[in-house]
Amino acid sequence: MKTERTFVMIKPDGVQRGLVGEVLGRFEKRSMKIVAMKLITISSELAEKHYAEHIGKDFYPSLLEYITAGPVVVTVIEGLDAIQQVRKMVGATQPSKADVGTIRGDFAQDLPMNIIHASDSPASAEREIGLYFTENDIHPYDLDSHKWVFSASGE
Ligand code: 3AN
Repeated sequence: MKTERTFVMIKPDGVQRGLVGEVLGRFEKRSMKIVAMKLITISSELAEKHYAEHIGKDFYPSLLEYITAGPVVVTVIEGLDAIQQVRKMVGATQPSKADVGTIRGDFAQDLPMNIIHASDSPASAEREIGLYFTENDIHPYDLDSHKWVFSASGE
């Protein structure tokens, strides 16, 4: 296991439905660390960069409309195996297939409105963090509570 950073976005539906605290609280309660965060409205240009892999798919126009429809909260979350762990907590892309107990399984119903985006690989995490943050926006710090969460031996 290694400490990783991942990019997490609470999408416009999550903000509109008042789920920012609930969703980020799940990561905090799991002792993951928020090391960068801001509220922004995504421009069409940025949306096109973020979702470049979906250009040409039938849902692409509705995805662009959705992601630019209102403010989003973008964050960088740090933790042990954070990329995979956060994806597990997020659940399947299609909310109806997401397990109960995951964020999408608990709060979403129908695509494209699935509340949250999280990077799916180290390469995506690096690319997506770079789209939204500069190195100066990221704040490394110690959490005192971690001595009650992680053993000194790292096991
Ligand atoms: P994930 O967000 O789980 O990594 P992606 O990257 O395949 O999923 O899709 C990006 C976003 O596009 C999804 N979060 C969702 O909002 C939207 N989306 C994906 N597949 C569909 C689909 N079949 N119909 C409508 N929207 C979709």
